[in-house]
Amino acid sequence: MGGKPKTTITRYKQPQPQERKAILVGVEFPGNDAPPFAETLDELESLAATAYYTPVATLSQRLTVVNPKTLIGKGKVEEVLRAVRHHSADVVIFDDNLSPAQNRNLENTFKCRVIDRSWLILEIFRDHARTREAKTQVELASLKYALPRLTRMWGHLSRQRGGIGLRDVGETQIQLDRRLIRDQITKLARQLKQIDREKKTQRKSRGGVYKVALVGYTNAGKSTLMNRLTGARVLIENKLFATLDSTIRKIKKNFPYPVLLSDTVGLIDKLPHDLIASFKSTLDEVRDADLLLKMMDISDPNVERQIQTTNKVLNELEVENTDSILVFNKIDRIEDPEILEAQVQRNPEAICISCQDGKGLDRLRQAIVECYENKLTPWRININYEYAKVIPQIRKHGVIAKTDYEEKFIRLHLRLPPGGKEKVNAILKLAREQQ
Ligand SMILES: Nc1nc2c(ncn2[C@@H]2O[C@H](COP(=O)(O)OP(=O)(O)OP(=O)(O)O)[C@@H](O)[C@H]2O)c(=O)[nH]1
Ligand SMILES: [Mg+2]
Repeated sequence: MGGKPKTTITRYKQPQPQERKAILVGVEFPGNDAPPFAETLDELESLAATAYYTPVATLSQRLTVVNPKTLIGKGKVEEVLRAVRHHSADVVIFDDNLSPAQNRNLENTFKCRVIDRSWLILEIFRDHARTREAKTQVELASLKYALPRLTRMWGHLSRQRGGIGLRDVGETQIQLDRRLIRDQITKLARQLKQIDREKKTQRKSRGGVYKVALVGYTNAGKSTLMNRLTGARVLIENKLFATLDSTIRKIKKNFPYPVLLSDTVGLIDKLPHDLIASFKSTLDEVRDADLLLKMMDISDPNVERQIQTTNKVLNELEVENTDSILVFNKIDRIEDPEILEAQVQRNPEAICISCQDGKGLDRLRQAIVECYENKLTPWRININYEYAKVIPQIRKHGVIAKTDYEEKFIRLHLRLPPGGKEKVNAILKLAREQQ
């Protein structure tokens, strides 16, 4: 039969996000300060699932000497390659950071994408970033990470679901050179500085109000507590890094003083350094706080590691000397009272709560109030009776511990936060001028 030859178009089915099969690879290094190996691999699995990968196999190797070309040894590389072929894996995810060269060598061997924990965390952050600030911060960290890995990463970046800003630069991987990325990094850094300035101004306007910040491991229940204490409506989800932006609200219920509470990004082991650096303006809420609520999920068997990681990051932020309260959340999930008791004995200063059923919240509120009151300095003033009407205004700026009604004046025994004295003086001055 004559006529036109029939054209066959083969359509390849693109893997759906949830179908992306991943091989996980962990390396155990000897050393006391390394987090327990099995736990970090469990965590890698949760991270992978959060980023819509399906882990199909996990391989690990104990190493004393690192192979500079591939991180893992030659035999293990072959084992991973066999697993990749067997499962037709889309990606291999390493729990430890890979150098750009190692990354390249492994991709050439496995003939599939190879990423590490840092990149996986960045993918999750990119997916969850909602505000201009979070998007800019994540984009900056991603570009810094991608720059030395340009030939491979750029394609992945521009293909990301909901890729941020990067897509604007185009899918044309080949045309994009390092200079373009450097320019973009400079531009984003400049934008972040501007955001930083705006936030500084906002912080200044909050003046002498007592500031409490929630910090802690991701998924510990920080946003749930925020919503409980302030009536805010921060997104709560049973997944890692649900919150990336900071939210600040007044604590309304059952509080004698104005207190501001801020909720912010959660922490995890081996957070990429560039990410912490990029999240400076979000984490500045933590730097600026008068009190930190260090929140941990007590039902997580790795709670001790959560505490260590949180303290480590707080040290990096140089806020280790800020007042803090250790809060164990999710006590409703612990059925055996002995387990709870053992944890409390190990950390006797901790306050145990359940955001779910409200247990312990009153004690926590009381502890916050006590921390606040410890910071107040006593001051005594005499006010003529004609100015008595300003007393409610004064109460807004501190505690009136005692009131003596003398013959010619009222004596107020005040306890004031930093800056409170100036505020009370300003109120009295205005009252005299209006007289
Ligand atoms: N059983 C129980 N679950 C809780 C409690 N508090 C929070 N959760 C659940 O824990 C999960 C995580 O809560 P979030 O408040 O989003 O945690 P987060 O610390 O803000 O997490 P990130 O923003 O991802 O860092 C959600 O599914 C909550 O419903 C609690 O006291 N008990
Ligand atoms: Mg949250």
